[in-house]
Amino acid sequence: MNLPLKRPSQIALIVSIALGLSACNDTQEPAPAPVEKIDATAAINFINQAEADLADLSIEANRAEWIYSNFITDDTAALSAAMGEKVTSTSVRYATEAAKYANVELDAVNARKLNSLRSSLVLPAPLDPAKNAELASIASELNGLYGKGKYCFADGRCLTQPELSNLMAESKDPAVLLEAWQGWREIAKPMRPLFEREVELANQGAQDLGYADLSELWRSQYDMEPEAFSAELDRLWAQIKPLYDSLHCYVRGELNQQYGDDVAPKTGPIPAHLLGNMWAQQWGTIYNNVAPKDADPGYNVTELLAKNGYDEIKMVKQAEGFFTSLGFGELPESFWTRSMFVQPQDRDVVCHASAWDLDNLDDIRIKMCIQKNAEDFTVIHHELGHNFYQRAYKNQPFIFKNSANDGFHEAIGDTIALSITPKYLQKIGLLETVPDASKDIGLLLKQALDKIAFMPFGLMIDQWRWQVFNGTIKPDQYNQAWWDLREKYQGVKAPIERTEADFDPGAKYHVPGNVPYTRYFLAHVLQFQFHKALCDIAGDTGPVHRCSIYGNKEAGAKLNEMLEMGASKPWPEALSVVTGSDKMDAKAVLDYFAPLQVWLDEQNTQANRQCGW
Ligand code: X8Z
Ligand code: ZN
Repeated sequence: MNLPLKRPSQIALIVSIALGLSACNDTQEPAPAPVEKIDATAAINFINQAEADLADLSIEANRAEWIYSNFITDDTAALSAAMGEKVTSTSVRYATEAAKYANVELDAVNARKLNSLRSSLVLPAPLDPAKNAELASIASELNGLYGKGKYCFADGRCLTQPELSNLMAESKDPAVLLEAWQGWREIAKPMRPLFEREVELANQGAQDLGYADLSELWRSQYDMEPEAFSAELDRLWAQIKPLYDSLHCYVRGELNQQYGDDVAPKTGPIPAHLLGNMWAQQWGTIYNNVAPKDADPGYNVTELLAKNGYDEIKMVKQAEGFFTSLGFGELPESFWTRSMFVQPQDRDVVCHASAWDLDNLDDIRIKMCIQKNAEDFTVIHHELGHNFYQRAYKNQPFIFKNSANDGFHEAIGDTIALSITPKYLQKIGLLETVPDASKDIGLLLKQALDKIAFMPFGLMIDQWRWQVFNGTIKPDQYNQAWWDLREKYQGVKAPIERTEADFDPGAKYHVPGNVPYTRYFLAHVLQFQFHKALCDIAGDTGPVHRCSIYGNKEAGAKLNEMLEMGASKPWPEALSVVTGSDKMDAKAVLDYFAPLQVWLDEQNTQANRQCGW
């Protein structure tokens, strides 16, 4: 229930299959079959039963969840909570039973399925039915609080999340930015006690399943030991940090020039309301404020979309066209009739973009409050990446209807969006002339403001959550610890004083939505590895930031080969299919941005900037 993909394949389950065979302990003739064999049969029966049961349940759950987030009322919240209760209790029962077969020798496929049944829960409840019901109701309420959130200005205008985000992207007035920033965070205050209780209950659930806490369970979903996974993240971040530091230094210097010392100081962390995004997570919208005058790429996708009469549907059609150009089949008719593309005016909905697979086969949809701008054009590609992945693995058994790891799911649409280059925009008739190489720095800077700026944010959210889950961060330190990590990783700070009466993590969708976030950090590394490998397959020999795989069927076929595998193999094997390597590696990121790194360092040196915070 907690995937942004909203397909509860992570619902582990169980049927109480009696372990009757283990009662055969008589020493009389005939000799009993080897114990492993008997256990293996029981285990496989159990797995098959669980898989069938979960598959059925997932469809019912998807429908309830779809309706709730398309029409937030007390009634749909109650139905969603009731469904959540059923799904969780079933999943927890299956996960518990799966643990009993942990030492049975199984073939690779069944061993993988069994492990998935054990470790795929995102919000496990304690076995006690009352606690399970309480957890389901809290989860549902938190989602609703976020979805219904609005901030009303003194003049009576009440803005929803996407509207406030637009304002953060467009306004250059620090007072307006500050009010929107602060206003949106009011919606999160009532979430704090609910979140605290949610953590308590889910930790108990994780412990009942044999994990130390929920942090260990979340980090157990990557085909390696949890500690090894944490170390992988540190390794990847260490690769990227020097580039991030250069970007941070450059942007802080430019903002200082624009806003002056009082609003945007030359040193220390950057105030979080000035970066063009509600959470300071992607900074591409302030490109115009910080771009070098002599390397302006000379076009702006938001303007091109407007000039060419793109409405929400046409934006989605165009994105679909990229995938079909690679050889993927068109989206089904039901996608167009059942998706939500535009924010309805008559009811509360969850606007945060998501992609759905309602029937685990063909009923794929997106749900978005599309804004007609460059940012959402990219998000549409992101969402369709989920849908095309879902369709590619639809012939896998239910437990493997998922990505190789969750970072893969988040990376596919972004990989395609890296191919939205000037050459591509010209091909589809949006841009008249492709700017020459002298404009590359501008293009790379725009891309870095989104992608490199995102990396520490993508990392810090779960660094915070994992410490909350394992008790290092106590409830009375939630907000302070949040801002400590924001500063440590991102070098940003709250623009006004915050206290423990605030609950700023709750103002970010994935916290009340209980969606793990490390997946986006991984995706930001993986997408550059995929892009480079697919460009090689497409035979593009130019700079990788100018490469577009649009129309290349060979690259499409290779991508599809990986997508079709779903979660059937450990992720390093899936990674090898496209990239030839079984390691995540941020070198592809650094290679892509290499010219920008040189340029940023020159700029920072010339302006005599003191980098770091
Ligand atoms: O949540 C999303 C997608 C849905 S899976 C729109 N993203 C993260 C975010 O918005 O915070 C994509 C990038 C990071
Ligand atoms: Zn996504």
